[in-house]
Amino acid sequence: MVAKNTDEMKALAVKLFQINAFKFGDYKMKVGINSPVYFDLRVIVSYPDVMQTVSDLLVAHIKDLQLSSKHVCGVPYTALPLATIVSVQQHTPMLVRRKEAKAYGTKKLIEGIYQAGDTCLIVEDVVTSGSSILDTVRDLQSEGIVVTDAVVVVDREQGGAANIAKHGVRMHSLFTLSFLLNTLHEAGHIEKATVDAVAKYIAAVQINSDGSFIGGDKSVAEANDFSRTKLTYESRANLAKSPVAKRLFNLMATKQTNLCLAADLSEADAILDMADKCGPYICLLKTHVDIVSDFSESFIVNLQALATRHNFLLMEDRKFADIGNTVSLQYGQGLYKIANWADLVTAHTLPGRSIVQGLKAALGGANSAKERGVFLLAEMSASGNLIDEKYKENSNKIATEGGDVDFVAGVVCQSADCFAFPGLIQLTPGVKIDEGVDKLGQQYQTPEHVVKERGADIGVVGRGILQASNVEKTAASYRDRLWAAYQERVAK
Ligand code: 5BU
Repeated sequence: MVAKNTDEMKALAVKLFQINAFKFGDYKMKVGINSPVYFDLRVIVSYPDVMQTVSDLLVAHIKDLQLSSKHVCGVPYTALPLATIVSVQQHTPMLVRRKEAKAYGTKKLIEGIYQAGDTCLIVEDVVTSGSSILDTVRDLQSEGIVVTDAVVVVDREQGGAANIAKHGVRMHSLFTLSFLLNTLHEAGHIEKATVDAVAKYIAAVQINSDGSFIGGDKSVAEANDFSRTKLTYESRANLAKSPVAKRLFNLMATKQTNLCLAADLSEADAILDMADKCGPYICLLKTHVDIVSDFSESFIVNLQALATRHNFLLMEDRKFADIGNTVSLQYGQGLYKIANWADLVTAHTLPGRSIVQGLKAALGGANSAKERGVFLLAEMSASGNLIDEKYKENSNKIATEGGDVDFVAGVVCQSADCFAFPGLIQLTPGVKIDEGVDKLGQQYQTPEHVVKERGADIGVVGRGILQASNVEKTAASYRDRLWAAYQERVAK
């Protein structure tokens, strides 16, 4: 690694973390092995400033190392734009490797003008085993091109450098995984325990270029400590990108509750009474304001006072589902002015990313994305609902990729496989002591089942509490059972 530009490197490391170019969790890698840390540098194309910094640093790195070559070639696809910028900045002609030979015309694998004996520098984003670099090297070599060096943005330190060295190619990385971890720890983004656990994983899981283990301990990868359901709410608070999610995780941890009350009552006073009684036991109170027949501004003022007194957040379960412009109006305007008081709202992902952008557009002034957040629906508890695997997968993408990750606080879903990123909160409705289905298709699971089997971080209970003869006692009992289930889940 280059010693100079350290401050710039550190700032870039934090920025990459902030835009989710790398994240902690439980991820399956291309080589089929699970990893507690995952890099996705594809996202940087959406951040021209990051793109500029990364490519400037790569160019400086190449200069420092005095690597001169006739061509540069990016490993497809993520490194292609980086290689393009390096080529233009250095005035070094580029070569483009096709992943599949064209079915028509020249059938060439390497595009560009070259001669046998020319030298070429490889540019790559992230190296695990080095197999992607070797694929590119092989195709270049079959055209008689000489490859001796590769510059890469991140070396995961899992054996890639040694694997490619065996084929006569030296690897030079801007960042090592250890540098990134230490920088994030110094900057207060991750705990020391995270640094240590990832280091333990890296030491144990060294990989051959064919993806097989070099002789490390496979069980360390399989028993990933970073699976979100095994992490505590405190440590997940540090990983959250949304400030409201951070706040809620910390609130849950200090107040020791993961219970959300669904206050589905149609009179304002009845909701306030319920909020006062259940307040000490909940982290979140969920409303459907459009069922309140006597809605008024004073109702909101009183509800907010109770939220402050008992320390819980407010979520309006509005389930927005329209085009961005309409959603923006529905969130900020009208009778309810939801954006003014609800810390969190829910939204369907059916319209795509524009739903998140529409909601964000309604914010400004006092109600910035710092104080507000959205939970995206990836599954529903209603029997016969139309959500399928693809929809779930795409909802997860909206929640974890792109420029709005700071606004997405969590996902409403029914199963642990809905998302892997531990900085998001799983909210699961359909919770009752007695399992079963109500007359209108609502499906209920027990508190223990949703937390331990279904991955719920917060269990939502409505009628299970609202219809109890002793509301306080019942709320306390749901809190105790949900919290005990969480403690069992994270116990090592
Ligand atoms: P219940 O009384 O515990 O059944 O209330 C559940 C609440 O959660 C209710 O406000 C629903 O609108 C909400 N809910 C749900 O039940 N299922 C879902 O999939 C989603 C929300 Br999303």
